[in-house]
Amino acid sequence: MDRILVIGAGGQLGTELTKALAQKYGNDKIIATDFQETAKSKFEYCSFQTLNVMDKAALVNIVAQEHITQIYHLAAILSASGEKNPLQAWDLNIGSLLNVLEVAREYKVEKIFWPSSIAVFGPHSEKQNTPQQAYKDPNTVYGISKLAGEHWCEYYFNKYGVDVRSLRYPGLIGYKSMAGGGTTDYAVDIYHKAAKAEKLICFLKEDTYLPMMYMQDAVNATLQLMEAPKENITIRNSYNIAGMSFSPKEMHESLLPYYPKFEMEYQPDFRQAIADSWPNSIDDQCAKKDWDWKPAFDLNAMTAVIVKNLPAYFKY
Ligand code: AKB
Repeated sequence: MDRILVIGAGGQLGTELTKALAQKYGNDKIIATDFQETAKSKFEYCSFQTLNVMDKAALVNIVAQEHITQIYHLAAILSASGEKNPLQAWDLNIGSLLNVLEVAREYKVEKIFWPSSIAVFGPHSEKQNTPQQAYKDPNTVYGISKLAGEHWCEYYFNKYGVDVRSLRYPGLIGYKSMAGGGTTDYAVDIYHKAAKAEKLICFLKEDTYLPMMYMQDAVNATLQLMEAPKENITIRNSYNIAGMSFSPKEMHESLLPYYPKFEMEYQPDFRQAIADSWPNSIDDQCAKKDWDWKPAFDLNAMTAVIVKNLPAYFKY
Protein backbone atom coordinates (compact mmCIF):
# COMPACT_ATOMS: atom_id res chain seq x y z
CA MET A 1 0.00 0.00 0.00
CA ASP A 2 1.37 3.42 -0.96
CA ARG A 3 2.06 6.02 1.76
CA ILE A 4 3.33 9.25 0.25
CA LEU A 5 5.34 11.96 2.00
CA VAL A 6 5.53 15.37 0.36
CA ILE A 7 8.26 17.65 1.72
CA GLY A 8 7.89 21.36 0.98
CA ALA A 9 4.22 20.80 0.13
CA GLY A 10 3.27 24.42 0.76
CA GLY A 11 5.36 25.79 -2.10
CA GLN A 12 4.35 26.65 -5.66
CA LEU A 13 4.74 23.11 -7.07
CA GLY A 14 3.85 21.30 -3.84
CA THR A 15 0.45 22.98 -3.56
CA GLU A 16 -0.67 21.48 -6.88
CA LEU A 17 1.35 18.26 -6.94
CA THR A 18 0.11 17.22 -3.48
CA LYS A 19 -3.50 17.67 -4.61
CA ALA A 20 -2.85 15.61 -7.74
CA LEU A 21 -1.20 12.86 -5.68
CA ALA A 22 -4.19 12.83 -3.31
CA GLN A 23 -6.56 12.53 -6.27
CA LYS A 24 -4.54 9.65 -7.64
CA TYR A 25 -3.71 7.67 -4.50
CA GLY A 26 -6.43 8.83 -2.06
CA ASN A 27 -6.41 11.60 0.56
CA ASP A 28 -5.60 9.16 3.35
CA LYS A 29 -2.37 8.07 1.64
CA ILE A 30 -0.78 11.53 1.66
CA ILE A 31 1.25 13.21 4.39
CA ALA A 32 1.93 16.80 3.38
CA THR A 33 4.74 18.53 5.27
CA ASP A 34 6.21 21.99 5.26
CA PHE A 35 8.52 23.86 7.61
CA GLN A 36 5.87 26.57 7.92
CA GLU A 37 2.90 25.75 10.13
CA THR A 38 0.87 28.29 8.11
CA ALA A 39 0.92 25.91 5.11
CA LYS A 40 -1.49 23.65 7.03
CA SER A 41 -4.54 25.57 5.80
CA LYS A 42 -3.84 24.36 2.25
CA PHE A 43 -4.11 20.70 3.26
CA GLU A 44 -7.48 20.23 4.89
CA TYR A 45 -8.04 17.24 2.59
CA CYS A 46 -5.06 15.20 3.85
CA SER A 47 -2.77 14.78 6.81
CA PHE A 48 -0.32 17.63 7.50
CA GLN A 49 2.75 17.88 9.74
CA THR A 50 5.34 20.60 10.14
CA LEU A 51 8.77 19.29 9.21
CA ASN A 52 12.17 20.89 8.91
CA VAL A 53 13.81 18.48 6.47
CA MET A 54 17.23 19.46 7.83
CA ASP A 55 16.23 17.69 11.05
CA LYS A 56 17.08 14.13 10.05
CA ALA A 57 15.70 12.59 13.24
CA ALA A 58 12.33 14.22 12.61
CA LEU A 59 12.37 12.97 9.02
CA VAL A 60 13.24 9.44 10.14
CA ASN A 61 10.38 9.56 12.63
CA ILE A 62 7.76 10.39 10.02
CA VAL A 63 9.09 7.86 7.50
CA ALA A 64 9.18 5.06 10.09
CA GLN A 65 5.92 5.87 11.88
CA GLU A 66 3.89 6.50 8.74
CA HIS A 67 5.37 3.55 6.79
CA ILE A 68 6.27 5.85 3.91
CA THR A 69 6.75 4.19 0.50
CA GLN A 70 7.32 7.29 -1.66
CA ILE A 71 8.88 10.69 -0.94
CA TYR A 72 8.49 13.83 -3.04
CA HIS A 73 11.16 16.19 -1.77
CA LEU A 74 10.31 19.66 -3.09
CA ALA A 75 11.91 21.97 -0.51
CA ALA A 76 14.62 24.22 -1.98
CA ILE A 77 15.97 27.75 -2.12
CA LEU A 78 15.60 28.95 -5.73
CA SER A 79 18.01 30.82 -7.98
CA ALA A 80 17.46 34.48 -7.08
CA SER A 81 17.10 33.93 -3.32
CA GLY A 82 20.11 31.61 -3.40
CA GLU A 83 22.36 34.40 -4.70
CA LYS A 84 21.48 36.50 -1.66
CA ASN A 85 22.63 33.81 0.75
CA PRO A 86 24.75 31.25 -1.14
CA LEU A 87 25.96 29.14 1.78
CA GLN A 88 22.49 28.80 3.24
CA ALA A 89 21.17 27.78 -0.20
CA TRP A 90 23.90 25.15 -0.57
CA ASP A 91 23.28 23.80 2.95
CA LEU A 92 19.55 23.50 2.50
CA ASN A 93 19.49 22.23 -1.08
CA ILE A 94 22.20 19.60 -0.62
CA GLY A 95 21.82 18.84 3.11
CA SER A 96 18.11 18.14 2.77
CA LEU A 97 18.61 15.94 -0.30
CA LEU A 98 21.25 13.87 1.50
CA ASN A 99 18.90 13.45 4.47
CA VAL A 100 16.18 12.18 2.15
CA LEU A 101 18.48 9.86 0.21
CA GLU A 102 19.92 8.41 3.41
CA VAL A 103 16.48 7.83 4.94
CA ALA A 104 15.37 6.22 1.67
CA ARG A 105 18.35 3.89 1.78
CA GLU A 106 17.99 3.01 5.46
CA TYR A 107 14.20 2.53 5.40
CA LYS A 108 13.99 1.06 1.89
CA VAL A 109 11.59 3.74 0.64
CA GLU A 110 10.41 2.47 -2.76
CA LYS A 111 10.54 5.67 -4.83
CA ILE A 112 11.87 9.20 -4.42
CA PHE A 113 11.16 12.28 -6.53
CA TRP A 114 13.54 15.22 -6.44
CA PRO A 115 13.26 18.27 -8.72
CA SER A 116 16.25 19.56 -10.63
CA SER A 117 16.16 22.60 -12.90
CA ILE A 118 17.29 24.17 -16.15
CA ALA A 119 19.64 26.06 -13.80
CA VAL A 120 22.11 23.14 -14.09
CA PHE A 121 23.08 24.65 -17.46
CA GLY A 122 25.41 27.63 -17.68
CA PRO A 123 26.87 30.25 -19.99
CA HIS A 124 28.77 27.69 -22.08
CA SER A 125 25.90 25.23 -22.51
CA GLU A 126 24.17 25.20 -25.92
CA LYS A 127 21.47 27.91 -25.78
CA GLN A 128 18.91 26.58 -28.24
CA ASN A 129 17.31 23.16 -27.74
CA THR A 130 19.86 22.43 -25.05
CA PRO A 131 20.44 18.67 -25.12
CA GLN A 132 20.20 16.29 -22.17
CA GLN A 133 23.96 15.77 -22.08
CA ALA A 134 25.00 19.38 -22.85
CA TYR A 135 28.13 20.79 -21.23
CA LYS A 136 27.13 22.22 -17.84
CA ASP A 137 28.82 25.11 -16.06
CA PRO A 138 26.14 26.56 -13.74
CA ASN A 139 27.14 29.86 -12.20
CA THR A 140 24.48 30.28 -9.53
CA VAL A 141 24.62 28.46 -6.20
CA TYR A 142 21.16 27.07 -6.98
CA GLY A 143 22.38 25.64 -10.29
CA ILE A 144 25.54 24.26 -8.70
CA SER A 145 23.49 22.60 -5.96
CA LYS A 146 21.04 21.12 -8.49
CA LEU A 147 23.88 19.72 -10.60
CA ALA A 148 25.61 18.24 -7.54
CA GLY A 149 22.24 16.91 -6.36
CA GLU A 150 21.69 15.18 -9.70
CA HIS A 151 25.02 13.39 -9.24
CA TRP A 152 24.05 12.38 -5.71
CA CYS A 153 20.77 10.93 -7.00
CA GLU A 154 22.62 8.91 -9.62
CA TYR A 155 25.14 7.77 -7.00
CA TYR A 156 22.44 6.50 -4.62
CA PHE A 157 20.77 4.66 -7.48
CA ASN A 158 23.99 3.03 -8.71
CA LYS A 159 25.47 2.28 -5.31
CA TYR A 160 22.41 1.45 -3.18
CA GLY A 161 19.61 0.87 -5.69
CA VAL A 162 17.55 3.82 -4.35
CA ASP A 163 14.92 4.42 -7.06
CA VAL A 164 15.24 8.21 -7.22
CA ARG A 165 13.81 10.01 -10.25
CA SER A 166 14.16 13.62 -11.27
CA LEU A 167 13.11 16.29 -13.77
CA ARG A 168 14.91 19.46 -14.82
CA TYR A 169 11.95 21.80 -14.52
CA PRO A 170 11.83 24.99 -16.54
CA GLY A 171 10.12 28.03 -14.95
CA LEU A 172 6.76 26.79 -13.61
CA ILE A 173 3.66 28.92 -14.02
CA GLY A 174 0.35 28.34 -12.28
CA TYR A 175 -2.44 30.42 -10.76
CA LYS A 176 -2.96 28.63 -7.43
CA SER A 177 0.08 29.99 -5.61
CA MET A 178 2.76 32.62 -5.94
CA ALA A 179 6.28 31.83 -7.12
CA GLY A 180 9.03 32.42 -4.59
CA GLY A 181 12.61 33.51 -5.16
CA GLY A 182 13.22 32.40 -8.73
CA THR A 183 14.45 34.08 -11.92
CA THR A 184 11.31 33.04 -13.80
CA ASP A 185 8.93 34.55 -11.21
CA TYR A 186 7.93 37.47 -13.44
CA ALA A 187 5.94 34.99 -15.54
CA VAL A 188 3.68 34.28 -12.55
CA ASP A 189 3.54 37.85 -11.22
CA ILE A 190 2.47 39.16 -14.61
CA TYR A 191 -0.98 37.52 -14.35
CA HIS A 192 -1.56 39.02 -10.91
CA LYS A 193 -0.59 42.50 -12.03
CA ALA A 194 -2.80 42.27 -15.12
CA ALA A 195 -5.77 41.02 -13.08
CA LYS A 196 -5.35 43.88 -10.58
CA ALA A 197 -4.97 46.47 -13.39
CA GLU A 198 -1.45 47.29 -12.20
CA LYS A 199 1.68 47.81 -14.25
CA LEU A 200 4.38 45.11 -14.12
CA ILE A 201 7.95 46.28 -13.54
CA CYS A 202 9.73 43.37 -15.19
CA PHE A 203 13.19 42.48 -13.85
CA LEU A 204 14.24 40.88 -17.17
CA LYS A 205 14.72 42.50 -20.58
CA GLU A 206 11.84 42.23 -23.01
CA ASP A 207 13.64 39.80 -25.35
CA THR A 208 14.89 37.31 -22.73
CA TYR A 209 13.76 33.86 -23.84
CA LEU A 210 13.50 31.19 -21.14
CA PRO A 211 12.05 27.68 -21.03
CA MET A 212 8.74 27.65 -19.14
CA MET A 213 5.93 25.21 -18.37
CA TYR A 214 2.31 25.41 -17.27
CA MET A 215 1.81 23.80 -13.85
CA GLN A 216 -0.61 21.16 -15.09
CA ASP A 217 2.02 19.92 -17.54
CA ALA A 218 4.64 19.89 -14.75
CA VAL A 219 2.34 17.87 -12.48
CA ASN A 220 1.51 15.44 -15.29
CA ALA A 221 5.19 15.02 -16.18
CA THR A 222 6.00 14.25 -12.55
CA LEU A 223 3.23 11.67 -12.19
CA GLN A 224 4.15 10.10 -15.55
CA LEU A 225 7.83 9.83 -14.62
CA MET A 226 7.02 8.31 -11.23
CA GLU A 227 4.63 5.75 -12.73
CA ALA A 228 6.97 4.69 -15.54
CA PRO A 229 8.35 1.15 -15.22
CA LYS A 230 11.76 1.17 -13.58
CA GLU A 231 13.43 -0.39 -16.60
CA ASN A 232 12.29 2.53 -18.83
CA ILE A 233 14.19 5.08 -16.73
CA THR A 234 17.51 5.36 -18.54
CA ILE A 235 18.44 8.76 -17.08
CA ARG A 236 19.32 8.58 -13.41
CA ASN A 237 20.58 12.10 -12.91
CA SER A 238 17.61 14.16 -14.18
CA TYR A 239 15.49 14.40 -17.35
CA ASN A 240 15.29 17.51 -19.53
CA ILE A 241 11.62 18.41 -20.06
CA ALA A 242 10.27 21.20 -22.25
CA GLY A 243 6.92 22.94 -22.35
CA MET A 244 7.23 26.29 -24.09
CA SER A 245 9.72 29.13 -24.54
CA PHE A 246 8.89 32.82 -24.66
CA SER A 247 10.11 36.29 -23.78
CA PRO A 248 8.49 38.86 -21.45
CA LYS A 249 7.42 40.83 -24.53
CA GLU A 250 5.61 37.81 -25.98
CA MET A 251 3.94 37.21 -22.66
CA HIS A 252 2.75 40.80 -22.57
CA GLU A 253 1.31 40.36 -26.07
CA SER A 254 -0.51 37.18 -25.03
CA LEU A 255 -2.27 39.16 -22.27
CA LEU A 256 -3.32 42.18 -24.34
CA PRO A 257 -6.43 40.56 -25.87
CA TYR A 258 -7.76 40.13 -22.30
CA TYR A 259 -6.30 43.29 -20.72
CA PRO A 260 -5.76 45.82 -23.56
CA LYS A 261 -4.48 48.49 -21.16
CA PHE A 262 -1.99 46.25 -19.37
CA GLU A 263 1.46 47.88 -19.25
CA MET A 264 4.95 46.59 -18.62
CA GLU A 265 8.15 48.46 -17.91
CA TYR A 266 11.54 46.82 -18.11
CA GLN A 267 14.05 47.37 -15.29
CA PRO A 268 16.52 44.47 -15.49
CA ASP A 269 18.31 43.69 -12.22
CA PHE A 270 20.75 40.97 -11.03
CA ARG A 271 18.36 38.29 -12.27
CA GLN A 272 19.10 39.28 -15.89
CA ALA A 273 22.59 37.75 -15.62
CA ILE A 274 21.10 34.53 -14.24
CA ALA A 275 18.56 34.35 -17.08
CA ASP A 276 21.30 35.08 -19.64
CA SER A 277 23.28 32.09 -18.37
CA TRP A 278 20.35 29.68 -18.87
CA PRO A 279 19.07 28.00 -22.06
CA ASN A 280 16.52 29.66 -24.31
CA SER A 281 14.88 26.34 -25.05
CA ILE A 282 15.29 22.67 -24.10
CA ASP A 283 15.56 19.40 -26.03
CA ASP A 284 13.58 16.72 -24.19
CA GLN A 285 13.80 13.76 -26.56
CA CYS A 286 14.97 11.36 -23.80
CA ALA A 287 11.82 12.04 -21.74
CA LYS A 288 9.69 11.62 -24.88
CA LYS A 289 11.35 8.32 -25.71
CA ASP A 290 11.58 6.79 -22.21
CA TRP A 291 8.17 7.63 -20.75
CA ASP A 292 6.20 9.21 -23.54
CA TRP A 293 6.36 12.81 -22.34
CA LYS A 294 4.28 15.36 -24.27
CA PRO A 295 3.25 18.83 -23.00
CA ALA A 296 -0.30 20.03 -23.61
CA PHE A 297 0.03 23.80 -23.12
CA ASP A 298 1.61 26.58 -25.17
CA LEU A 299 1.68 30.24 -24.10
CA ASN A 300 -1.75 31.19 -25.43
CA ALA A 301 -3.46 28.09 -24.06
CA MET A 302 -1.89 28.72 -20.64
CA THR A 303 -2.85 32.40 -20.64
CA ALA A 304 -6.47 31.55 -21.52
CA VAL A 305 -6.78 29.18 -18.53
CA ILE A 306 -5.01 31.46 -16.06
CA VAL A 307 -6.87 34.62 -17.07
CA LYS A 308 -10.15 32.74 -16.64
CA ASN A 309 -9.35 31.32 -13.20
CA LEU A 310 -6.84 33.48 -11.34
CA PRO A 311 -8.98 36.53 -10.45
CA ALA A 312 -11.67 34.40 -8.77
CA TYR A 313 -9.09 32.15 -7.11
CA PHE A 314 -7.35 35.14 -5.49
CA LYS A 315 -10.61 37.10 -5.05
CA TYR A 316 -9.29 40.11 -6.99
C1 AKB B 1 14.10 29.64 -10.74
O1 AKB B 1 13.84 30.59 -11.48
O2 AKB B 1 15.02 29.64 -9.91
C2 AKB B 1 13.28 28.38 -10.88
C3 AKB B 1 13.93 27.40 -11.80
C4 AKB B 1 13.96 27.66 -13.25
O3 AKB B 1 14.40 26.39 -11.36
N1 AKB B 1 11.97 28.70 -11.35
